[in-house]
Amino acid sequence: MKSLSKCLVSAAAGSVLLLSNPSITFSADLAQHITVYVLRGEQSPKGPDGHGHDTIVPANYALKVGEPVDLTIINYDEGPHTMTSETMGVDIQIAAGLEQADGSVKPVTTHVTITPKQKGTFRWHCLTPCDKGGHYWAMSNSYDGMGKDGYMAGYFVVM
Ligand SMILES: [Cu+2]
Repeated sequence: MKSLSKCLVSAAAGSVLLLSNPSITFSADLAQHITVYVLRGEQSPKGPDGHGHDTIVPANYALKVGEPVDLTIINYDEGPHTMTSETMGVDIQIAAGLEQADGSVKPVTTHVTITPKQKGTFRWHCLTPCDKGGHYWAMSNSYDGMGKDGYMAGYFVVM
């Protein structure tokens, strides 16, 4: 009889769980969950111009074709943003944070689930006129569309 005292369970999502006690149960939830942060200019790394700019962190995402991914997007900025990829068919609307009387912002969370339908590398960018405090630098046109990579643009890499 095969011993169950040590059972190596390899999940399709790439996580590995070592069970030393067969009575331990585990979640078979293979869905990918990613927390995304929208930062105001003064919270963000400085750009080459020496100023902070509105930034969506992370900018790049490794996803699996056909597998849903849950995004929890926490917006610390008082403005709305989008993560829009025309080539991937994604248009995520990010709710604005709530500006307080003292100028601080109460973060607002947006939940969205997307399921990549085809493999490839798809650029996303923000369609909202944002980064006003940074003179819209994070939004300005770059080589293949609106938005600066690493600030208000990035990539979905679907494998
Ligand atoms: Cu934006």
